[in-house]
Amino acid sequence: TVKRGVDLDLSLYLVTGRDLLPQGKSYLTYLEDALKGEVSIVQIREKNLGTAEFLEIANDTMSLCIKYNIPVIINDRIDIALACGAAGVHLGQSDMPLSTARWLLPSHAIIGVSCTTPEQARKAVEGGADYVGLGAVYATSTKDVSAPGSVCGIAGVRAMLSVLEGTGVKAVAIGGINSTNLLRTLHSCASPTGHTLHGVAVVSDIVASPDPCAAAWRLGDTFRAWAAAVSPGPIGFQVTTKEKGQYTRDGIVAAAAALVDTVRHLRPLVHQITNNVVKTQSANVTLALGGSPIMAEAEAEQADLARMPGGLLINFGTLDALDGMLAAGRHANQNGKPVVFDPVGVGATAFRRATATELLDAWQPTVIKGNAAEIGALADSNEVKAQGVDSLGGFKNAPEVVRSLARTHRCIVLLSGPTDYLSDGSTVIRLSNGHELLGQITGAGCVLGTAIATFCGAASIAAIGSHEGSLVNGDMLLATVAGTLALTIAAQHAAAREEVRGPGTFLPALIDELAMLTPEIVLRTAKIEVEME
Ligand code: 3NM
Ligand code: MG
Repeated sequence: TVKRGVDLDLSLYLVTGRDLLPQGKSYLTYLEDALKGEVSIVQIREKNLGTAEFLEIANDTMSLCIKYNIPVIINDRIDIALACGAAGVHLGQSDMPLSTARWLLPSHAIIGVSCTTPEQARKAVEGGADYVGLGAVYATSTKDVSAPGSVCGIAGVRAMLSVLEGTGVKAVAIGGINSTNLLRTLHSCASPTGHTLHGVAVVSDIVASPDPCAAAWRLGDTFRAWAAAVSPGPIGFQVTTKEKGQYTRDGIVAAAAALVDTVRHLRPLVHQITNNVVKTQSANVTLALGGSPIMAEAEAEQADLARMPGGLLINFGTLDALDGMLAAGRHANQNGKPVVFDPVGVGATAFRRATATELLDAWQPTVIKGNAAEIGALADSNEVKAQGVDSLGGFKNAPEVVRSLARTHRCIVLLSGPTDYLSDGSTVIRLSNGHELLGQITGAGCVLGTAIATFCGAASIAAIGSHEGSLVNGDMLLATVAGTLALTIAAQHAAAREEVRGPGTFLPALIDELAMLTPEIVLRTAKIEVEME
């Protein structure tokens, strides 16, 4: 008897808020425009109205929504829902208890509950809610979310989706969702096994828009494109190589090697916001690989830069461009550009951990790379100790750590070390190229991030058969492999050079070897093992 709500289309859930209407605009005109823009369900949310006036608005809303065959939900007020014959009610945590509402309402009534924590989601499931509103996912000015814990962020939505998985209770995210962050929100909000949102709830992006019909269309279009493009893999990226069944050891090496030439042909712009210690060396590595570096950090230039195709690296080793980092990743997500995140020393201080969370709430990375201490900190593991920004020792089960972190963060994860492990959440690839001299120069890990951003940039430009609803196009797993191979293989060849006597002579030799790298060298030298799930 969980039939109720099965056909409920929550994909574009409009919450009305008359306070937000542009000056002098009529509520019903606006509502009808939004209905023409094909919102799929409407909630009437009025916080400051007397009962009579609320009922009048509810009746008017019902008449209009019946015309468009769209269900109406009443926020909080069970009496109003009963009086106007609405499809159901939406309950906040301090509203009528779910069980009481269920008892008061007819059996077919839809009941939704606002949740901010996994515990609240669990209770809503147990109480028989039909759907839940998860949020606030982002800060918003539409509702007071200033109390600590009111904004659950991406991680909070993920945790609640894990609770909901398999229960049949549907979920929408709410809070600060708009046409610029919708695709990223849909991609990012999923449980580790890929349980995703059924829709998004929006107030201001529609209601405060000069053209609510167009605003709703924009959101609906993005939702439909995303729903059509979601890949079957656990992290939801389009993975072309895998679709062609090429994830064999030889297939990967051949395709990765070919990308060395792709980079040189396409000269991708590689935009880097990186730390003060490694800027020059990162720009030189980009040039040597055939990319075009730009080290631009100011917040005001990020929108312009993101319109140029290529790759983005965000490395927070020295944290003085936070606003630039926040904006750069957001704009990259909006423009389908791959984002490589290098959370240098993330386990070292509480400030870095908080900053990583803030950045990952603001944008979706394509690749997260880190050493054992950094990956351990992101995975909440105590197995690996950090010393400054370097890590000591490794994991007992590195393949499982990267696979699981990839699933949690919905991106490719690379764990660098003597052996590098990377995963898209299902396949794990083990790379054993490199040289110990890499551990004796500063920023070896940082320039690995640069190399990956360079290859991801080229692969995304080269992507054919692109999906509109994909956050990034192109095979990013392959690009990550290629970037890692390029740097570690060049390091091996540099270390073998006669003139290299130690770290001082190694660095320029490494740049030379990167500049001389060819697909043939990669084919000949690559040490790869592929482990399919
Ligand atoms: N509920 P906008 S956030 C009504 O967190 C509401 O439960 C929230 O408005 C929650 O789309 C919110 O303009 C306001 O940000 C959403
Ligand atoms: Mg309420």
